Amino acid sequence: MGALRVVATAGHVDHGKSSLVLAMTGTDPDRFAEEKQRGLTIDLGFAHLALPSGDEISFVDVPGHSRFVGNMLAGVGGVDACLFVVAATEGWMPQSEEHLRILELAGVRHGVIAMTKRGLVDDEWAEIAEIEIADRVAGTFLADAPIVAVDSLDGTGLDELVAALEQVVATTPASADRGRPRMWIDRSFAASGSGTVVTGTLTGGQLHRDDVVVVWPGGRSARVRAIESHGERCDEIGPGHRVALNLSGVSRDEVARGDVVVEPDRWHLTDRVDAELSVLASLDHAVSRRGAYVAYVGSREVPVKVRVLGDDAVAPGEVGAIRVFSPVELPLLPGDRYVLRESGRHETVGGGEILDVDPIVKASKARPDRSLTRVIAERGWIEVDELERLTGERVPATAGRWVTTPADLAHTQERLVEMVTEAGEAGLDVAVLADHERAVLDAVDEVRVEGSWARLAGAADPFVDHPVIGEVLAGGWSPEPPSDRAAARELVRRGVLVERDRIVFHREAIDEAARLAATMLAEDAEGFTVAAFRDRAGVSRKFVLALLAELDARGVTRRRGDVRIGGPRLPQI
Ligand SMILES: Nc1nc2c(ncn2[C@@H]2O[C@H](COP(=O)(O)OP(=O)(O)OP(=O)(O)O)[C@@H](O)[C@H]2O)c(=O)[nH]1
Ligand SMILES: [Mg+2]
Repeated sequence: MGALRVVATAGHVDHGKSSLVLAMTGTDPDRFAEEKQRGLTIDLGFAHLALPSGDEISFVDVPGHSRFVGNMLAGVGGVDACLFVVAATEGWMPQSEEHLRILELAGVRHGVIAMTKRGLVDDEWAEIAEIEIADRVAGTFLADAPIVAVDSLDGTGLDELVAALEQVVATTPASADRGRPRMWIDRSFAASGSGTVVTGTLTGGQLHRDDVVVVWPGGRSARVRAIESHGERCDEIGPGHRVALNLSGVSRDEVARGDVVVEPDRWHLTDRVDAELSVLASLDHAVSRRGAYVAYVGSREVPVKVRVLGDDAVAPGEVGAIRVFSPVELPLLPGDRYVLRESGRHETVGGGEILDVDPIVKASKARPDRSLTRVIAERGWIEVDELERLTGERVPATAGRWVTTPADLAHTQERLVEMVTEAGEAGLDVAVLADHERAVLDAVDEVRVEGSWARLAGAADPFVDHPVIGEVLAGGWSPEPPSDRAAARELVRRGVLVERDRIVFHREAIDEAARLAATMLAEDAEGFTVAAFRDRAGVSRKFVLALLAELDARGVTRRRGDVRIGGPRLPQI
């Protein structure tokens, strides 16, 4: 299979975008009766083109009318390239300009220009129109794009345009596979059998049949019952495809354009991001906190509040940074592009790249960028998985499952060695440490961690010959309470001492009790009573009960009515 790219049309109303898609693919992207009737695209349309090279293009056809610019914005999120349409008859028009700006803000970097309606103008006019177009796109990502004169009605230039599109496919990088699939939904409808079908452009990773996915906002869980791309069923599908998913577990009215499908638990859901903001040079005022805005990200339109970071306002033609507040939580990543429009004036203001999906520094101090180091440094320590959720990047852990900066690592190591040194012979109880500190401790050469205690590597183990051991051992089957409780606890943990019913025995005393039980059962296989054991052991009932409970727990003996009989672990004598 050849390469596949998703290409959005763009351009002023009536300039011939849909006609061109129809002429090339045979599919009329205007799906609705109203669109056909009015000769006007209202909503997104879709068509597929198999190129002679073997490569393929999925077209997303957008409306040109300024009233439907929201739909246009939903269509260009996640596309690889554009087919920019300008009619030779009218030349550059307001939505030619606005669409070009939007494509730039949305991060589209590749495309071709079709100068349509060539058959309606003479050569001289066509030449002038082409010069004007070249002039308008100078300095933008379309500066070097070929301008192909076409006529969709008589077929002029279509072969040349197809050749130019083959070039675009060949030179546009494939959608990256980062193992993190995400699909912004641009259409949803009830499946003919059961379930709900959602369509969109898949990016970031693969999806498979039977995958469990989550739809945000809301976090509804669903199963991928079937996958289709270009009308064909498949078991799995990679990034960069137009995809239809049949989802079970969500009903038709629970999903809509602007919702987004991702894998569970892999994404940070955010209602607050820091983002770069390039303000359009053509805007007649600076962007400040005032004003009601709408942000477009993926296929979603979301009303937002903004706060300018740093200076009070970002002037036209300048690049600043803003904090954006959304009423809904979305799975976003640094590098996602957004477009900002002023809702009152229906005017595109600017846009750019999302830089931080979990800003934790106060807006007055925030200096967002896309560096991983900043995200790590602001937190000191962060888990590898969490860092991936916040940045999309997976890096090797510094210690355990944690990542930090070299400075924070050195500082933590130093502090831990100090703590361990101070704890001295008794050692530092690692239960008091945070998880990342424990992970660091495990890797510090000067420190030895045994069980739950950390000591300097050179230090002798004070528990090996701890006086409490001898004390308890001397007590035999009726020991006194240990003089050093903390030490006794650690020795119990190590198995040197045994605690039962709040009495601490030496393990040898238990072994000896097991041998006594075996002896008594050898004499009388019917079993022995507590009283009989007490007579033989010669200690008070309190100790006997604890000893027998321990023997029962170990499977040395078993209780049957009033007597003890042999258990599976009864020693041979
Ligand atoms: N002669 C001629 N007419 C064209 C050409 N392209 C489009 N038209 C006509 O121009 C009108 C508008 O074409 P559309 O394809 O609907 O334009 P559009 O850009 O998709 O319009 P919107 O989606 O509403 O923005 C239709 O009547 C077409 O028949 C062309 O290349 N030559
Ligand atoms: Mg159209």
